[in-house]
Amino acid sequence: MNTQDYIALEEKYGANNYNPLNVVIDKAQGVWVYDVDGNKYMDCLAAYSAVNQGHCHPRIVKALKDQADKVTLTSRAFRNSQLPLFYEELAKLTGYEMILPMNSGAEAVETALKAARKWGYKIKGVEENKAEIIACTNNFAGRTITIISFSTEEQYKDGFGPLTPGFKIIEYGNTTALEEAITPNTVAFIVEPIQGEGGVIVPPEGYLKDTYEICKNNNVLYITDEIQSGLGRSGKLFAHQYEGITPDVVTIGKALSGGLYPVSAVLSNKEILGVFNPGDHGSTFGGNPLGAAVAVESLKVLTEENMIQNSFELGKYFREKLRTVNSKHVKEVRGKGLFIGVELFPEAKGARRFCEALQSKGILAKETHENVIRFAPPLIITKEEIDWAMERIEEVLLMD
Ligand code: IF1
Repeated sequence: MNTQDYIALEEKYGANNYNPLNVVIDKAQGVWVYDVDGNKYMDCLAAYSAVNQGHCHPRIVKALKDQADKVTLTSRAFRNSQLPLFYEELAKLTGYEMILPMNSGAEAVETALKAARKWGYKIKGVEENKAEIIACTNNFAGRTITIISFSTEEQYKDGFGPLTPGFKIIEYGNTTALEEAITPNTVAFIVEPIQGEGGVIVPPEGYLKDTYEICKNNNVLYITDEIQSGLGRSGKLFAHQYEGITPDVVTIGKALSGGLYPVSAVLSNKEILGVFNPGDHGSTFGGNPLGAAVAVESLKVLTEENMIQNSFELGKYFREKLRTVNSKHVKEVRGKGLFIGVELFPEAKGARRFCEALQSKGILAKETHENVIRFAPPLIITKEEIDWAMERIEEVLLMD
């Protein structure tokens, strides 16, 4: 079978909920992926930052295989030998004292929202069913009905009502808007330190610190969604660390497992996650030994192989090189670490055609929000590989 055969078969049975590039990936290693016709591409999306450690990292593959031969799933009705080790590794790395393990990022966000509401009622003393949570324009936190209820992207909500109440939206980056939105019923503010799907939007300097202070002063939980921006993507372990804050709650996922298994988690403290009593919340696979073993190795690899510092240094290098391209299409190059967005002027007629041109030159990147090309390769990328990519990216950005 060739590329067209696979596409035909996928389209014969698959729901039409994506518009992927027509590349059928069959193998992957590090920053490189290979399609069914033997073509090689540099992966500049890294599965939306789920493959920060590089595709099929040998140490993480080995952890998966070794654990798969022992036990993969016990449910939380019983205990298992890997979950406590996962908790310890994550607590030591992040400094958070309590963790709730889930599977997808959306499940971690839902868990954080439930914790915030219950904390509001049980600890803050908000009247039952009156809790308000504040979110930002252009957020992306997942696809469940509650999460899309606070999305500002009409398409993500279209046809999925009735939506979940209890959310307020304020302009991302606008500190005053937060102050004005808080009421005695506000239990939490959820914010991405860098908005991924929003177009790799870095907020104004001081925004995170100022909004954190406002929440502290109003007894409102500060939740950062680091599912995409976290675990080294921004050049630090967490993007919120650029402003020296310690959020009350942090959601993580994606690269937590190096892309080998769905693992997500909520990081917080005993006062907040302590609101959960046995039976309040859970999931069949949450905290399973296979995911836990994979996550432990994924975190070790991230730190032991200096990937976070590499993201910081090579992200700076990559952005500087991108800024040297004198393209009439480029409005702005922005981002932190290897979390990079190249925004095009509307006259460029959308980023998709540039991604298709990049594909023809052996680079896979994804457009976001019409006019932004996102470059987010695995954090193991080398300077030489960036130079290789830049030759091709420059050709594409200089096209008509
Ligand atoms: C899709 C977007 C990115 C996330 C943040 C939570 C989640 C995500 C900051 C939920 C997930 C994924 C979802 C995937 C494509 C991708 C995406 F384009 F949808 F918006 F990365 F920008 N918080 N983002 O980025 O995690 O439940 O997916 O594990 O739905 O198309 P998940």
